[in-house]
Amino acid sequence: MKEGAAVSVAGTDAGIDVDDLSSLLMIRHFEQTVLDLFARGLLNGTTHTCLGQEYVPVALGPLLAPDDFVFSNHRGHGHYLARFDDPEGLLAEMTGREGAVCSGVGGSQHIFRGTYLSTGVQGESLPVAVGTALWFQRTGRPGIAVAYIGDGTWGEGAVYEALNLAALWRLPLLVVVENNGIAQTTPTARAMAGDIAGRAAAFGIAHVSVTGSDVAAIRARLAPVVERTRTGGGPAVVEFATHRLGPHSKGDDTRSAAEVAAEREHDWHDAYRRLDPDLFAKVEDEQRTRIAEAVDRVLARPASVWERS
Ligand SMILES: Cc1ncc(C[n+]2csc(CCOP(=O)(O)OP(=O)(O)O)c2C)c(N)n1
Repeated sequence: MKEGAAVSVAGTDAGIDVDDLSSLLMIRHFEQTVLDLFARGLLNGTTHTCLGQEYVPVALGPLLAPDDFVFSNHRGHGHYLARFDDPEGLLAEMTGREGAVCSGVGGSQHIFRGTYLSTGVQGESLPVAVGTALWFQRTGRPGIAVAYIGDGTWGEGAVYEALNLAALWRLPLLVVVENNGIAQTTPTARAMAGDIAGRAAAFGIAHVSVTGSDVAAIRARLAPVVERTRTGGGPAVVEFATHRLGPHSKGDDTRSAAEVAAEREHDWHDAYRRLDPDLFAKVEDEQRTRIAEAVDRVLARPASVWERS
Protein backbone atom coordinates (compact mmCIF):
# COMPACT_ATOMS: atom_id res chain seq x y z
CA MET A 1 0.00 0.00 0.00
CA LYS A 2 1.69 3.14 -1.15
CA GLU A 3 0.50 6.55 -0.07
CA GLY A 4 -1.08 8.25 -3.07
CA ALA A 5 -1.20 5.12 -5.20
CA ALA A 6 -4.51 4.66 -3.36
CA VAL A 7 -6.20 1.66 -4.94
CA SER A 8 -4.09 -0.76 -6.86
CA VAL A 9 -5.56 -4.14 -5.99
CA ALA A 10 -9.09 -3.75 -4.59
CA GLY A 11 -9.93 -7.36 -4.02
CA THR A 12 -8.49 -10.34 -5.75
CA ASP A 13 -8.82 -11.84 -9.22
CA ALA A 14 -12.55 -11.76 -8.54
CA GLY A 15 -12.31 -7.96 -8.88
CA ILE A 16 -13.90 -5.34 -6.67
CA ASP A 17 -15.87 -6.68 -3.73
CA VAL A 18 -19.35 -5.31 -4.42
CA ASP A 19 -20.35 -5.36 -0.74
CA ASP A 20 -17.37 -3.19 0.14
CA LEU A 21 -18.02 -0.82 -2.74
CA SER A 22 -21.69 -0.57 -1.74
CA SER A 23 -20.73 0.31 1.85
CA LEU A 24 -18.20 2.89 0.71
CA LEU A 25 -20.68 4.58 -1.61
CA MET A 26 -23.55 4.35 0.86
CA ILE A 27 -21.47 6.25 3.42
CA ARG A 28 -20.24 8.77 0.81
CA HIS A 29 -23.80 9.57 -0.30
CA PHE A 30 -25.04 9.65 3.28
CA GLU A 31 -22.41 12.23 4.19
CA GLN A 32 -23.03 14.42 1.15
CA THR A 33 -26.73 14.30 1.95
CA VAL A 34 -26.05 15.27 5.56
CA LEU A 35 -24.30 18.47 4.45
CA ASP A 36 -27.24 19.27 2.19
CA LEU A 37 -29.78 18.62 4.98
CA PHE A 38 -27.80 20.82 7.35
CA ALA A 39 -27.74 23.66 4.80
CA ARG A 40 -31.53 23.32 4.50
CA GLY A 41 -31.95 23.59 8.27
CA LEU A 42 -33.26 20.05 8.62
CA LEU A 43 -30.71 18.64 11.09
CA ASN A 44 -30.76 18.89 14.86
CA GLY A 45 -27.47 20.20 16.25
CA THR A 46 -24.08 20.13 14.65
CA THR A 47 -22.51 17.43 12.48
CA HIS A 48 -19.10 16.28 11.24
CA THR A 49 -18.82 14.15 8.12
CA CYS A 50 -16.20 11.51 7.33
CA LEU A 51 -15.88 12.40 3.64
CA GLY A 52 -12.61 10.85 2.41
CA GLN A 53 -12.28 8.54 5.44
CA GLU A 54 -15.13 6.13 4.63
CA TYR A 55 -12.77 3.26 3.81
CA VAL A 56 -11.39 3.05 7.38
CA PRO A 57 -14.47 1.50 9.07
CA VAL A 58 -15.37 -0.40 5.88
CA ALA A 59 -11.94 -2.10 5.93
CA LEU A 60 -12.24 -2.92 9.64
CA GLY A 61 -15.88 -4.06 9.49
CA PRO A 62 -15.50 -7.82 8.84
CA LEU A 63 -12.56 -8.04 11.26
CA LEU A 64 -14.84 -7.12 14.16
CA ALA A 65 -17.26 -9.51 15.85
CA PRO A 66 -20.79 -8.47 16.88
CA ASP A 67 -19.77 -8.71 20.56
CA ASP A 68 -16.73 -6.46 20.16
CA PHE A 69 -17.42 -3.00 21.56
CA VAL A 70 -16.86 -0.04 19.27
CA PHE A 71 -16.25 3.46 20.66
CA SER A 72 -16.63 6.23 18.15
CA ASN A 73 -16.12 9.97 18.14
CA HIS A 74 -17.60 13.16 16.71
CA ARG A 75 -16.85 12.03 13.13
CA GLY A 76 -18.69 8.76 13.59
CA HIS A 77 -21.35 8.31 10.88
CA GLY A 78 -19.10 5.98 8.86
CA HIS A 79 -18.23 3.98 11.96
CA TYR A 80 -21.93 3.50 12.71
CA LEU A 81 -22.99 2.76 9.13
CA ALA A 82 -20.20 0.26 8.51
CA ARG A 83 -21.26 -1.61 11.64
CA PHE A 84 -25.05 -1.52 11.24
CA ASP A 85 -25.87 -0.66 7.60
CA ASP A 86 -28.66 1.53 8.97
CA PRO A 87 -28.72 4.91 7.20
CA GLU A 88 -32.41 5.35 7.95
CA GLY A 89 -32.03 4.99 11.73
CA LEU A 90 -29.13 7.44 11.77
CA LEU A 91 -30.91 9.95 9.56
CA ALA A 92 -33.95 9.73 11.84
CA GLU A 93 -31.65 10.33 14.80
CA MET A 94 -30.11 13.41 13.24
CA THR A 95 -33.44 14.87 12.14
CA GLY A 96 -35.33 13.89 15.32
CA ARG A 97 -37.89 11.65 13.60
CA GLU A 98 -39.61 8.44 14.58
CA GLY A 99 -37.33 5.41 14.25
CA ALA A 100 -34.29 7.32 15.55
CA VAL A 101 -31.56 5.13 17.06
CA CYS A 102 -31.58 7.13 20.34
CA SER A 103 -35.01 8.77 20.12
CA GLY A 104 -33.37 11.82 18.58
CA VAL A 105 -31.57 12.94 21.77
CA GLY A 106 -28.11 11.80 20.65
CA GLY A 107 -28.01 13.53 17.28
CA SER A 108 -24.96 13.19 15.09
CA GLN A 109 -22.34 12.63 17.78
CA HIS A 110 -23.83 10.77 20.72
CA ILE A 111 -25.13 7.39 19.69
CA PHE A 112 -25.64 4.28 21.82
CA ARG A 113 -26.69 1.03 20.25
CA GLY A 114 -25.86 -2.32 21.83
CA THR A 115 -22.11 -2.62 21.46
CA TYR A 116 -21.60 0.85 19.98
CA LEU A 117 -21.13 4.17 21.73
CA SER A 118 -20.00 7.50 20.35
CA THR A 119 -19.10 10.76 22.07
CA GLY A 120 -18.25 14.25 20.90
CA VAL A 121 -15.97 14.81 23.90
CA GLN A 122 -12.42 14.32 22.64
CA GLY A 123 -10.51 11.65 24.53
CA GLU A 124 -13.46 10.60 26.66
CA SER A 125 -13.84 7.26 24.91
CA LEU A 126 -10.37 5.89 25.65
CA PRO A 127 -10.73 5.36 29.43
CA VAL A 128 -14.21 3.91 28.88
CA ALA A 129 -12.85 1.58 26.19
CA VAL A 130 -10.10 0.48 28.59
CA GLY A 131 -12.73 -0.28 31.24
CA THR A 132 -14.66 -2.33 28.70
CA ALA A 133 -11.50 -4.17 27.64
CA LEU A 134 -10.80 -4.93 31.30
CA TRP A 135 -14.33 -6.30 31.61
CA PHE A 136 -13.73 -8.58 28.62
CA GLN A 137 -10.50 -9.79 30.20
CA ARG A 138 -11.88 -10.28 33.73
CA THR A 139 -15.04 -12.09 32.66
CA GLY A 140 -13.32 -14.22 30.04
CA ARG A 141 -15.90 -13.14 27.48
CA PRO A 142 -14.54 -13.11 23.94
CA GLY A 143 -14.28 -9.61 22.52
CA ILE A 144 -12.16 -6.54 22.10
CA ALA A 145 -12.77 -2.83 22.62
CA VAL A 146 -12.12 -0.70 19.56
CA ALA A 147 -11.75 3.07 19.90
CA TYR A 148 -11.58 5.46 16.95
CA ILE A 149 -9.72 8.70 17.64
CA GLY A 150 -8.31 11.53 15.54
CA ASP A 151 -4.74 12.84 15.62
CA GLY A 152 -5.80 16.01 17.47
CA THR A 153 -7.23 13.94 20.31
CA TRP A 154 -3.68 12.87 21.20
CA GLY A 155 -3.52 16.24 22.95
CA GLU A 156 -5.87 14.94 25.66
CA GLY A 157 -4.26 13.60 28.85
CA ALA A 158 -6.91 10.91 29.33
CA VAL A 159 -5.51 9.14 26.24
CA TYR A 160 -2.23 8.49 28.08
CA GLU A 161 -3.76 7.29 31.33
CA ALA A 162 -5.82 4.87 29.25
CA LEU A 163 -2.85 3.63 27.19
CA ASN A 164 -0.78 3.14 30.33
CA LEU A 165 -3.31 0.81 31.94
CA ALA A 166 -4.13 -0.97 28.69
CA ALA A 167 -0.47 -1.82 28.22
CA LEU A 168 0.17 -2.66 31.87
CA TRP A 169 -2.77 -5.06 31.99
CA ARG A 170 -2.35 -6.33 28.39
CA LEU A 171 -5.95 -5.50 27.61
CA PRO A 172 -7.78 -6.38 24.37
CA LEU A 173 -7.89 -2.78 23.12
CA LEU A 174 -7.50 -1.62 19.54
CA VAL A 175 -7.00 2.11 19.08
CA VAL A 176 -7.76 3.17 15.51
CA VAL A 177 -6.25 6.54 14.74
CA GLU A 178 -7.63 8.46 11.78
CA ASN A 179 -4.73 10.80 11.20
CA ASN A 180 -6.07 13.28 8.66
CA GLY A 181 -3.32 15.79 9.38
CA ILE A 182 -5.59 18.43 10.87
CA ALA A 183 -7.63 18.98 14.04
CA GLN A 184 -10.51 21.34 13.26
CA THR A 185 -8.28 24.15 11.90
CA THR A 186 -4.88 23.25 13.38
CA PRO A 187 -2.46 21.23 11.26
CA THR A 188 -1.10 18.28 13.24
CA ALA A 189 2.47 19.46 12.69
CA ARG A 190 1.68 22.62 14.66
CA ALA A 191 0.25 20.79 17.66
CA MET A 192 2.08 17.48 18.07
CA ALA A 193 5.67 16.96 19.21
CA GLY A 194 7.11 13.68 17.98
CA ASP A 195 4.63 11.29 16.46
CA ILE A 196 1.96 8.74 17.35
CA ALA A 197 4.25 5.77 16.72
CA GLY A 198 6.69 7.16 19.29
CA ARG A 199 3.94 7.71 21.83
CA ALA A 200 2.70 4.11 21.45
CA ALA A 201 6.30 2.90 21.76
CA ALA A 202 6.67 4.77 25.06
CA PHE A 203 4.07 2.42 26.54
CA GLY A 204 5.41 -0.65 24.74
CA ILE A 205 2.26 -0.81 22.62
CA ALA A 206 2.38 -2.22 19.08
CA HIS A 207 1.88 0.42 16.38
CA VAL A 208 0.85 -0.32 12.80
CA SER A 209 0.91 2.30 10.08
CA VAL A 210 -1.63 2.12 7.24
CA THR A 211 -1.44 4.20 4.06
CA GLY A 212 -3.56 3.96 0.92
CA SER A 213 -7.27 3.18 0.70
CA ASP A 214 -7.40 -0.31 -0.82
CA VAL A 215 -9.96 -1.92 1.47
CA ALA A 216 -8.99 -5.52 0.69
CA ALA A 217 -5.27 -4.89 1.17
CA ILE A 218 -5.83 -3.00 4.44
CA ARG A 219 -8.04 -5.77 5.76
CA ALA A 220 -5.47 -8.43 4.94
CA ARG A 221 -2.79 -6.38 6.66
CA LEU A 222 -4.86 -5.78 9.81
CA ALA A 223 -6.36 -9.26 10.24
CA PRO A 224 -3.33 -10.58 12.21
CA VAL A 225 -3.13 -7.37 14.24
CA VAL A 226 -6.74 -7.69 15.38
CA GLU A 227 -6.29 -11.41 16.01
CA ARG A 228 -3.24 -10.78 18.18
CA THR A 229 -5.18 -8.32 20.34
CA ARG A 230 -8.12 -10.72 20.46
CA THR A 231 -6.00 -13.61 21.69
CA GLY A 232 -4.22 -11.95 24.59
CA GLY A 233 -1.39 -10.19 22.76
CA GLY A 234 -2.23 -6.86 24.37
CA PRO A 235 -3.33 -3.54 22.91
CA ALA A 236 -2.42 -2.15 19.50
CA VAL A 237 -2.54 1.26 17.87
CA VAL A 238 -3.43 1.24 14.17
CA GLU A 239 -2.74 4.59 12.55
CA PHE A 240 -4.32 5.42 9.20
CA ALA A 241 -2.78 8.23 7.15
CA THR A 242 -6.09 9.49 5.87
CA HIS A 243 -7.55 12.58 4.22
CA ARG A 244 -10.39 14.84 5.31
CA LEU A 245 -12.03 16.00 2.09
CA GLY A 246 -14.79 18.09 3.65
CA PRO A 247 -14.91 20.89 6.17
CA HIS A 248 -14.30 20.19 9.86
CA SER A 249 -18.03 20.27 10.47
CA LYS A 250 -20.28 22.17 8.03
CA GLY A 251 -18.75 25.15 6.28
CA ASP A 252 -15.66 25.70 8.39
CA ASP A 253 -12.73 24.74 6.19
CA THR A 254 -9.82 27.10 6.68
CA ARG A 255 -7.61 25.28 4.17
CA SER A 256 -6.87 26.83 0.79
CA ALA A 257 -8.49 25.44 -2.36
CA ALA A 258 -5.08 24.08 -3.37
CA GLU A 259 -4.68 22.27 -0.05
CA VAL A 260 -8.10 20.66 -0.33
CA ALA A 261 -7.41 19.71 -3.98
CA ALA A 262 -4.21 17.98 -2.83
CA GLU A 263 -6.23 15.96 -0.32
CA ARG A 264 -8.68 14.98 -3.06
CA GLU A 265 -5.84 13.38 -5.02
CA HIS A 266 -6.03 10.58 -2.45
CA ASP A 267 -9.77 10.01 -2.71
CA TRP A 268 -10.69 6.30 -2.85
CA HIS A 269 -13.77 7.32 -4.87
CA ASP A 270 -11.81 8.23 -7.99
CA ALA A 271 -9.44 5.30 -7.60
CA TYR A 272 -12.23 2.74 -7.33
CA ARG A 273 -14.11 4.34 -10.25
CA ARG A 274 -11.07 3.97 -12.49
CA LEU A 275 -10.85 0.26 -11.67
CA ASP A 276 -14.25 -0.63 -13.12
CA PRO A 277 -16.27 2.38 -14.33
CA ASP A 278 -19.39 0.41 -15.30
CA LEU A 279 -19.70 -1.51 -12.05
CA PHE A 280 -18.89 1.65 -10.11
CA ALA A 281 -21.61 3.67 -11.89
CA LYS A 282 -24.19 0.96 -11.24
CA VAL A 283 -23.41 0.66 -7.52
CA GLU A 284 -23.17 4.42 -7.11
CA ASP A 285 -26.58 4.85 -8.67
CA GLU A 286 -28.06 2.24 -6.33
CA GLN A 287 -26.63 3.89 -3.24
CA ARG A 288 -27.55 7.42 -4.32
CA THR A 289 -31.13 6.22 -4.79
CA ARG A 290 -31.10 4.30 -1.52
CA ILE A 291 -30.10 7.37 0.48
CA ALA A 292 -32.50 9.70 -1.37
CA GLU A 293 -35.38 7.33 -0.68
CA ALA A 294 -34.35 7.03 2.97
CA VAL A 295 -34.41 10.83 3.31
CA ASP A 296 -37.91 11.02 1.80
CA ARG A 297 -39.22 8.34 4.14
CA VAL A 298 -37.59 9.78 7.26
CA LEU A 299 -38.63 13.38 6.64
CA ALA A 300 -42.23 12.25 6.16
CA ARG A 301 -42.32 10.83 9.71
CA PRO A 302 -43.54 12.60 12.85
CA ALA A 303 -41.08 13.89 15.43
CA SER A 304 -39.47 11.29 17.68
CA VAL A 305 -40.49 11.17 21.32
CA TRP A 306 -38.09 10.55 24.20
CA GLU A 307 -39.76 8.68 27.01
CA ARG A 308 -37.81 8.50 30.25
CA SER A 309 -38.35 5.30 32.15
C1 LIG B 1 -12.60 17.79 25.16
C2 LIG B 1 -12.93 18.51 23.88
N1 LIG B 1 -12.20 19.59 23.51
C3 LIG B 1 -12.49 20.24 22.36
C4 LIG B 1 -13.52 19.82 21.56
C5 LIG B 1 -13.85 20.57 20.27
N2 LIG B 1 -13.43 19.75 19.11
C6 LIG B 1 -14.31 19.00 18.42
S1 LIG B 1 -13.57 18.14 17.17
C7 LIG B 1 -12.06 18.81 17.54
C8 LIG B 1 -10.85 18.47 16.74
C9 LIG B 1 -10.58 17.01 16.77
O1 LIG B 1 -9.49 16.73 15.94
P1 LIG B 1 -9.06 15.26 15.64
O2 LIG B 1 -8.99 14.46 16.88
O3 LIG B 1 -7.81 15.33 14.82
O4 LIG B 1 -10.26 14.67 14.79
P2 LIG B 1 -10.80 15.14 13.36
O5 LIG B 1 -11.80 16.22 13.60
O6 LIG B 1 -9.64 15.57 12.54
O7 LIG B 1 -11.46 13.92 12.80
C10 LIG B 1 -12.15 19.67 18.63
C11 LIG B 1 -11.00 20.42 19.20
C12 LIG B 1 -14.26 18.69 21.97
N3 LIG B 1 -15.25 18.20 21.21
N4 LIG B 1 -13.93 18.04 23.11
